[in-house]
Amino acid sequence: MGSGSSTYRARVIYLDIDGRLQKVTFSKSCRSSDIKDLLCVAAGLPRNTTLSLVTVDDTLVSIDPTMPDNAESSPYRVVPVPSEQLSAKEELFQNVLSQVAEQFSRAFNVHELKSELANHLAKLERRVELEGLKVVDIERCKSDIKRIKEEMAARSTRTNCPCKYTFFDDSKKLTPRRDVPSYPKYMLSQETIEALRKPTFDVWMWEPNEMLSCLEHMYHDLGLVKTFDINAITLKRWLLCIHDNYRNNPFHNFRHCFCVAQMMYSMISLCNLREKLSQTEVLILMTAAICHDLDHPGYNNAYQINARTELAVRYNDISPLENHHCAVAFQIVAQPECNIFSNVEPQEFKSIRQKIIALILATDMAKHQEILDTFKANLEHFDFSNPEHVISLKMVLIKCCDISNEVRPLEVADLWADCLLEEYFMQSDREKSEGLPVAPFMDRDKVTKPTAQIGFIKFILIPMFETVTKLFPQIKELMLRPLWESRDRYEQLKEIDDAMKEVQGVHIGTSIPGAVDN
Ligand code: 0WF
Ligand code: ZN
Repeated sequence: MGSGSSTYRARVIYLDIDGRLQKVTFSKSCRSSDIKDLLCVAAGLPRNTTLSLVTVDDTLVSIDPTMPDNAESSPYRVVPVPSEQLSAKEELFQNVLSQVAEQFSRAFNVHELKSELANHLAKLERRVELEGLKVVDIERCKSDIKRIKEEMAARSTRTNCPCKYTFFDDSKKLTPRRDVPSYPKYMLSQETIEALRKPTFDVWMWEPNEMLSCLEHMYHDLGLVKTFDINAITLKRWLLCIHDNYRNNPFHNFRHCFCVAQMMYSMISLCNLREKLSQTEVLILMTAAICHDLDHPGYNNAYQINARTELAVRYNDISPLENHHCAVAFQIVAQPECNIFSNVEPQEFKSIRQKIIALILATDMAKHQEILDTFKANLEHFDFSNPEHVISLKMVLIKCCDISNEVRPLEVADLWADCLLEEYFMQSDREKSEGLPVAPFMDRDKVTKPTAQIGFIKFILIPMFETVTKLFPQIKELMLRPLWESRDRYEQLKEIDDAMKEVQGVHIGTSIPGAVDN
């Protein structure tokens, strides 16, 4: 899909390389490290040389895709940073960090905060390693430290967790944690608890630890911990392991998992599903939502199949991703420490497992129409005591939650559309470089945010949510209306895009990050 003729702006900057003017161009969606490599090449320096960019009035410029434009008449100077200077600054940086760490340790004296801080420091250190240390980095680090301080101060008013193990540890993927997980048990405020039940919940304002606590709350609040006799610590360990097995993709990441689970929780509440479905069905819905994209690699089924990846070969091109998400989900619960089903009878576990698998497989968009048509047929005489009807309802529910970003408030939804396009563009760039077919809706040269969203909202989201509204009229205002509004807004944006295109003779696109001219 897409207008087929849209073009985007490339970033162009001018460099002064020993008095010689050099023009360099890069995409707004490329990584800082790509720009640094480009600058090294332009300056005739080995890659990975730590560089500074300096303006004519000696101001340091941050090297990243959003760096300020300059003119031919005021090129940036490229200055290699001597290694001695680097280590002096690094030392200064380490000193600041260790002082802050010490202050926190003295002020709060709790392991929880130490592990939080250690995680943030590790991230900062990784950044220093990856990007080289420059004055701008130190400034950024200072502001990060300030933010951490504020965050820590805020957390000191919440319940402290007595656990002594660190939370973030990439090396522990799928490794059982025999210890008590250490993410802090935040006291969720009454306001948060209420907000959590609605699609208007702001999913961007929470850190992973907080999202984990929200998910934990949902299992307690829905009565699942009690009904299935889930050990409270096992639940924490399971959630941690789930978190660790989502990758840091632009879109298919742990926050997306949280969104889908939170939307499911909202729908269970709005549609009074606890009165209509058994506790087992509620457990299946929530667990499938949480597990549905585990270990997503950021490249879709079409890529897996066309590129003949290991996953496509393993699953014979049949929903390779969704099959993989299921496999990872059940590898996680196969670890006794993470087995939230340990007190469920084997026969019941078998049935729960089959049903969770069916729901995760239903998230493959290739099956969209088939699933919706089956549900529509059942809707004519929907019967909550008919297992076939219930299965088709659950499939539609997980699908709704999975693709429901546009149901959320504009500011929340807008960012998700950017994240998805970023992931799509990464895939299409790779497909182009590997000579594989590229879907037009993923192609940065063909799609715009409005065209992508208008089609998706009009032809996929609205028809599906309208159908669900027939069974649950109460979701009309909170779920269907936002979709109508979003469609109207994107149509307006498209009109502006088209008008600009006509005026300028060039399509500039509307706020797609990384869009480039060609
Ligand atoms: C960018 C757009 C799109 N928009 C969304 O809000 C959204 C939510 N989930 N997904 C979304 N895709 C996908 C993630 C994985 C599966 C679903 N895409 C959809 C595509 C561009 O455009 C269309 C439009 C109509 C029909 C098919 C594709
Ligand atoms: Zn998903």
